[in-house]
This record gives sequence, structure tokens and C-alpha cells, in this order.
Amino acid sequence: MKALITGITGQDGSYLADFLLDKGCEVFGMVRRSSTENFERINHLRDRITLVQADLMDQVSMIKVIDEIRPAEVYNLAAMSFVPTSWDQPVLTGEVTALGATRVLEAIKVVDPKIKFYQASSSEMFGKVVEVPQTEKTPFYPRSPYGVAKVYAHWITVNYRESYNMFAVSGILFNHESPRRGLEFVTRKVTYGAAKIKLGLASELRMGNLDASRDWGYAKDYVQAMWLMLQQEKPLDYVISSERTHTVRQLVEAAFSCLDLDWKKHIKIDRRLVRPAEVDQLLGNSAKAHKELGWYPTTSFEELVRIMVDADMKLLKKQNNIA
Ligand code: NAP
Ligand code: F7E
Repeated sequence: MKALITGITGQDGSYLADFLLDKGCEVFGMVRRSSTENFERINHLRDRITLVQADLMDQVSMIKVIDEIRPAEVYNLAAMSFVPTSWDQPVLTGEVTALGATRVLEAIKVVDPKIKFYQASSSEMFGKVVEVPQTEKTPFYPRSPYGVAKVYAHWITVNYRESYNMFAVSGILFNHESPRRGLEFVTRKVTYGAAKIKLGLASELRMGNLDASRDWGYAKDYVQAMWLMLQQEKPLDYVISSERTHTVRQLVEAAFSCLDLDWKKHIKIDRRLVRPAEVDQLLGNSAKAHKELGWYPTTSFEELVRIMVDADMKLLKKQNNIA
């Protein structure tokens, strides 16, 4: 089975590639051209996957790669995914995160509408939540240009499914993290920052809103749900979440306490990191995924924080030649 992953250089793309290779799939990863390679997350599997060049901004390149590979499944994980940047670059965010999904769907429609399609939808679509917990039926109220773009991509996926009878699904994934998470996202910022402080490489960590709460899970668990959605008889959308919520303050406390540090001595609030509009609280209900996909997360919040802190301590010691 051939699978094409857009966004393979990202956190989820790299874990999904690991997962699909274990399943015996032939994995193709789409990368965009850059002046320097940025393959850290996929270096360990470079000789087991095939990389192809295209860009979600460019319709012709999308048609070309899909026509050449003729995959059975396409996972559209590529996006401008960092929420604060979406206020600074709202048009780019719309082009990549919203219209990019249409370009992939159009390419599939033109080449072979039987190719299965997975769209990386997001709990950010729930934004200023209208009910707690959030399910597949909860109305959307996005709070950032990123969230708005993801709502567009979500509905265009539903629309292609209904208009052209395509096997196109959305996984509405709540926040999921790992040692491969980008350094700017809050979990990794905190685990990396705490590890730096423990090793004497920094003394403080500047943070924004500590009161926001998120439903955090482990990325390795969540990529399995993506694959499961494409193995079902019917194309349907699913909420994938841990069904637990913690504040950013609790995240900070957990990470610093893993290293016997008092977070209050090191965290400084920086108003510039507070967002123009915040998503205050997210909490998912994944009953449908439990029942129909048989999917359950295996890693608790505390275990996840410990995994990330340990990985960042190891990484920083290696980078700084500390025994
Ligand atoms: P990530 O680490 O930021 O990776 C994003 C990927 O998109 C990178 O491979 C990036 O390539 C690629 N990309 C960006 N613009 C592109 C373009 N114009 N053409 C082709 N590729 C492009 O994101 P992630 O955390 O793995 O998330 C994967 C997907 O799930 C994203 O769509 C994200 O919005 C969505 N999502 C994430 C979460 C979460 O908690 N992680 C939750 C819900 C949904 P470069 O390496 O070249 O920049
Ligand atoms: O922020 C607060 C911040 O940037 C989480 C993306 O993967 O998940 C991610 O979006 C919370 C927010 O993720 C800092 O205000 C406080 O309330 O880690 P984050 P996000 O915005 O939830 C969703 C599901 C996606 O789809 C996205 O692609 O933490 N916060 N202080 C901070 N956040 C950051 N980044 N940095 C801080 O200093």
C-alpha cells in the first residue's frame, strides 16, 4: 500500500511515517524546497521513505506528485500550524492551511477520486467553546486566523466527500505533543526551558497566559487514529483527545517538579506572549473514536511531560557536552 504524507518533516508527519512503515506501507513524503534541508525529524528513516518535492501553494505540483505516485492514501498534515503566526501572516495561513487542503482534494479528484484522503483538522476550530466537552457535533467558533483556516479546510473535506463521493475524512485532533514538538509550542517550550534552567544554561523562562487549559495527548498515540480512520468502511470524522484538561500553569508545575525546580522562581510573565484572542479551555470527548475505531490514548499527561523533560535533558547535555 502506497501512502503520501504532506508535512512529513513536521512532528506528526514523522511519527505517521514511523507508524506506516511498521504496517508495511510504502511511504512517500512531500517536502517543499528550501535552501537548507530541514529533515531532523525524519533522518532516522531517510533510507526507508521516498521524498518528493511539491508545495501546498502550487496546484500543478500537487497534481504532479499524486499522479506520479498514485498512492492509495493521502494524509494532508502540512499547514502553517503555529497559532500566533497566523495573526501576523493571516493571508499566508489561509493560502496554506485552508486552500492547501482544497488543492490536495482537487489533485485527488483529477487524478483518481478513489484515493483516500485524511485532513488534519484541529480542536482550535472549537475556539470559544459553546459546549463542554467538545464532540463531533459541537459547533465551531474559531478564535484565530489559524482556527478559521482549519474550519474552511474541514468543511471543504466534508464537501468533497458529499459532492464527489470521495473517501475524505477529518480527524479533529486535540493538542498532541512529543519530544519532536516544535520549540515554540508551549509544552516543548516549557520542557526545554526547564531542562536549560536545570543545567544552568538559563535562569528564567518567559511565558504568556498560564490560565489557558488544553487537552494534551501524546503524538505517537494520535497518528494511529489517523490511519484507523482511513481503514473504516465509511468516511467519517472523529474527535481524538485524551479527555483530560490541564492549565498551562499545571504543565509548568509538572515539568519543573520533574527536575526538582520551583517554577515560581523562574517563570516571568511577558504580556507580548498573550494572544489577541485566546482559546480558554479545550476538553474533548472521544466516545465515537473509542466505539467505532477502538482507539484509546495510552500515555497520561504526567507520563508525557516526563518523556519530554527526559528527552530535552538528554538533548541539551549532548549539545553542550555535559556528562
Ligand atoms: P508542524 O510540526 O508544524 O508541521 C507542519 C508541516 O507542514 C511541516 O512539515 C511543514 O514543512 C509543512 N508545510 C508548511 N507549509 C507548507 C507548504 N506550503 N507546502 C508544503 N508543506 C508545508 O505540525 P504538526 O504538529 O506535525 O501538525 C500536523 C498537522 O496537524 C498540521 O496541519 C496541524 O495544523 C494539525 N494539527 C496539529 C495538532 C497538534 O497538536 N500538533 C492538533 C490538531 C491539528 P517545513 O518543515 O518545510 O516547514
Ligand atoms: O499554546 C498558552 C497559549 O502554542 C497552548 C497547535 O498545534 O494545538 C496547537 O495550538 C496554550 C495557549 O498550542 C505560552 O496562549 C502560554 O493557550 O502550544 P500552543 P495551541 O495554540 O493550542 C492545536 C490543537 C493546533 O491545531 C495547532 O496547530 O498555551 N501559552 N504561554 C503559550 N503558548 C506558547 N506557544 N508560548 C507561550 O509562551
